[in-house]
Amino acid sequence: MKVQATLMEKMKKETLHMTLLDPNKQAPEMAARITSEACQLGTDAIMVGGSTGVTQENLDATVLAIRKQVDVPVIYFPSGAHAISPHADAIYFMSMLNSRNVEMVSRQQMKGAPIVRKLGLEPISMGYLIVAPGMKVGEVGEADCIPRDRPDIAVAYALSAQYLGMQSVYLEAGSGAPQHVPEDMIRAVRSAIDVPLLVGGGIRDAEAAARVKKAGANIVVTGTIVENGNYRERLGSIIRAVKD
Ligand code: 1GP
Repeated sequence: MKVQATLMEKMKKETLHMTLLDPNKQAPEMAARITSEACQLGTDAIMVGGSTGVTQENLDATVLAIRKQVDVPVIYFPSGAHAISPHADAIYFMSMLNSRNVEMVSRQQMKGAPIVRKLGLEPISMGYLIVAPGMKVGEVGEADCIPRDRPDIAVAYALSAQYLGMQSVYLEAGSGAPQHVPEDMIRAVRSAIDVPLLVGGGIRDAEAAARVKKAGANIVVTGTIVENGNYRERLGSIIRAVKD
């Protein structure tokens, strides 16, 4: 079964957790070690990507090392068309809908699409929405960040993603954000759309993961916490909170 179909089946029964790894932040062997631990703890898929510093070389090496270690889907989470790995199981084919820069909305996608076809990668389309503070990805992506007190704007963007035919919506506060996406915004978006909702950025403990799940996220994404040595217990408690 294809990756999105498999995830959709699983999402009928439970909320999913995905672990995001930036290929620019650790050696491939370390990425493989982290993902194997994350899988033992119950993560459902691995996302690979970062806002800056992703090259074809570090991307391929990281994806290959991870795939040798784990059976869960490895999904590329791209920052542009400059690097696309043939070794991933799928690619989030995303448009940053609230970017001011057409490169992020449709031009990188135009450059990447023929490569995705040639490689035979499964594209999973996604409306990528940056919520304040947006952090590095908001800056690099020149996003008009959705204000935290404007769930109506998030709903309008999310609906537009669905009406454009996208298969998923991602509410992103930015990696390392001091606060995750507000719960009332998650709730409002969840109740407005039918496609899966991913939420990430600033989710650092089990309580935060539980709040995000309860508000309606179908997929809870964490990245930064695995970048610091002693993450096992914390990641375990986050995954348990998502699965509870
Ligand atoms: C980035 O939302 C993810 O796309 C992960 O954020 O690094 O804060 O967990 P964190």
